Amino acid sequence: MGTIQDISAFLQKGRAKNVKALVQQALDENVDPKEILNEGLLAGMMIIGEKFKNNEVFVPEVLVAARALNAGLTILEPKLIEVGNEPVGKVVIGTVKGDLHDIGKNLVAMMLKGAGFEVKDVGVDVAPEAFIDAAEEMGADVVCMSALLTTTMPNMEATLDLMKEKGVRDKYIVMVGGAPVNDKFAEQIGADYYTPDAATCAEVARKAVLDRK
Ligand code: B1M
Repeated sequence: MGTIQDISAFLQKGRAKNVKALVQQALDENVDPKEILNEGLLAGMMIIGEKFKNNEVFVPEVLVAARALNAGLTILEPKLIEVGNEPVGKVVIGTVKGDLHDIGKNLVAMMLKGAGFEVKDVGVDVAPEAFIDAAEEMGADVVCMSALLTTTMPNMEATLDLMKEKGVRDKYIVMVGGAPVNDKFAEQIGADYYTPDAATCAEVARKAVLDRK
């Protein structure tokens, strides 16, 4: 098997140490970091996601696979982000209240850093007040919310509602994303942008902030 396929296979078994070592090996072999991410780490997680849906694996297996993915990402991060010299702006990012999924959010944070943003990651299970407090404290230009569960998507709207209530909505560019989120939902709740993946989120955030200045 090739290194990339091995990364996917070890990730599915939750073998974080092997994944880390293989990601390093692939980098040493000059494999494109985006290929390692997409064909190795994310491809492995997709397979786990499919098995999870079909009840072939359960939460503990998904958790160890997620840990292995995050371990691989720590090695890959410096290669994926080539930070520009000029700081573009400030971003607060988190996963909404009730939602513990953080892999996609971490990727988005990484790409935003790569696009030249100062990023404050407020973590997972983030209440509307906590998003706003962090944004106010930091003087953020952008607030990014991620949700992976249909049941937690409404907390994006709750955050926007609280922003309106506090009279701070127009201070921020609000961006939403995550597997169950789409353009229509973003429009319905009054977010400024929906983007489908981490790279697009960073690209759109950069353009939106530069256009505003
Ligand atoms: Co969860 N889980 N999970 N899970 N889990 C899903 C999301 C699910 C689709 C699985 C399934 O049934 N097929 C399903 C949701 C169903 C639904 O709501 N419709 C589900 C469920 C049901 C659950 C639990 C309820 C299971 C249970 O306990 N019975 C539970 C909920 C816990 C909670 O949050 N309260 C749960 C728990 C877990 C684990 C803890 C075991 C683990 C999370 C570990 C972690 O994140 N540290 C986990 C995982 C790993 C998954 C799957 C398998 C993989 C998610 C992932 O990391 N994908 C997932 C199935 C799947 O998605 N196929 C599933 C890789 C990641 C890179 O993609 O996060 O989509 P993603 O991010 C993408 C884009 O969406 C986008 O960029 C990234 C790519 O570049 N993006 C943004 C993300 N955020 C963005 C923000 C932006 C822009 C783009 O702008 C701001």
